[in-house]
Amino acid sequence: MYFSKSQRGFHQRKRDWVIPPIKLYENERGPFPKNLVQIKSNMDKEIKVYYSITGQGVDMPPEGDFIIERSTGQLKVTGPLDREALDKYIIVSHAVSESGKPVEVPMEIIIKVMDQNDNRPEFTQVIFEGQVPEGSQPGTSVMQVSATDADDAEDTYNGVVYYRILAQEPQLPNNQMFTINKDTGVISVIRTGLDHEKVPKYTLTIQAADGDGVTGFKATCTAIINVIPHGPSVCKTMSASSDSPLTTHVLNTASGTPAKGLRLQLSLLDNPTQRWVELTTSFTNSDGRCPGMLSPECFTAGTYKLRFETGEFWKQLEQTSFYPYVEVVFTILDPGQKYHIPLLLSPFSYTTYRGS
Ligand SMILES: [Ca+2]
Ligand SMILES: [Ca+2]
Ligand SMILES: [Ca+2]
Repeated sequence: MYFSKSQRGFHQRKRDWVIPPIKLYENERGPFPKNLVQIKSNMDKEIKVYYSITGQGVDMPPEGDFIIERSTGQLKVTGPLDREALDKYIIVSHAVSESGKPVEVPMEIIIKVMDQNDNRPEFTQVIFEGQVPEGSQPGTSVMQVSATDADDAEDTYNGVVYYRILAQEPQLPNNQMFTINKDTGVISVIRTGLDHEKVPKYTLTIQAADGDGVTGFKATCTAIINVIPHGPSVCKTMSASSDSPLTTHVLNTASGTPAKGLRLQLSLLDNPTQRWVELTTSFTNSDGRCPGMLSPECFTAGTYKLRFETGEFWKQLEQTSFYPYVEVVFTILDPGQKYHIPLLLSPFSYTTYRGS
C-alpha cells in the first residue's frame, strides 16, 4: 500500500482519495504478531524512509493492538480482536526521513473488524409476566419478551434473535393457546377457550436463538400469563332493587319520546393492561332508562365506557343512522356521588352531558 501522491502539495492535508478499509475477523488465531499490509513510500527509492503509526489501537486505547515495523512499513496485529469491544480502528500512518522530517502526508488506514458469532442471546429478564382477560379472541396480544445479542445484526445474522415457544403448561384446553412473533417477541392468543375458572395461569418456556435460529446459540426464559376474570362476577348481575350510583336516560329527539329497547354496555378500563373489562349489558326500558345498571358496591373510581348500540336501535325503527354506535368515556373520581349520563339521540346527532 503506497502513500498517496498529493496533487495539492505537501502541507495541505486534504484527502483526495480514500483507501478501502482493511477487513479483519475478530478472534483470529495466531501466531501473533500477524502481518496485515505493508505501507510504502515512493520516496524510499531515493532515501531511507522510516514508518510509524498513531491512533486508536496504537497509542490511543485499546493501545498496542497494532504495530508497524519501523524500517519495512509492515503493519501487524498483535493479538485476536474483539468486535464487540471495538468494531473499527482508525490508524494514521507516517513516513519520515532519517532526520525525522515527514516525507509524506499522513495516511489514514481503517481497519474494520468483522463479526463472528461469539455471543449468545440473553433475555432481559429471567421471568416475564403478563395478563390476558379470559375469553380473549385469537389475535389479542398479551405481552412481549425481549432478548439481546451483542453480535452484528446489520451485516450478519449473528446478532439477530428469533423467538419460539418451546412449551406451555398446562396444555389446556389445547397445547397451543398462544403464539409468538418470531421477530418481535410479542405473544398473542391463537385459540379461543381462555377461562380463568379452568386455567388461571399459564407458564410458557420461550427460546431465543441467533443466526439461522437452528444452528446458533440459544437461550430460554419463562413467560407467565395470568388469565384475568371477565369483570368482577358480583357485578355481572343487575339488581333492580339496588340504587345504581350510575344512571342513564336515552331520549329519541326525533320523536320527543324515550328510546326504548336500546342495548347498552358498561365497561371499566383495567389500568395495568389498558383493556376494557365489560361489567354489564342492559336494555333501556319504556322510560328510556336502565334502573339498577350497577350496584353501589361495584362502583369504584376509574375510567368507564358506556356504549350505546344506536345503529341497532334505529334499525329496529326501520331508520338508518349515521352513528353505528355511540361510546361515552368518562372518569369517576368520587364513587360516593351519583352520576347521570343521558343521551339525546336522533339518527344524525347526539348529545350527552354529566347530570346527577
Ligand atoms: Ca467478540
Ligand atoms: Ca461477535
Ligand atoms: Ca450471537
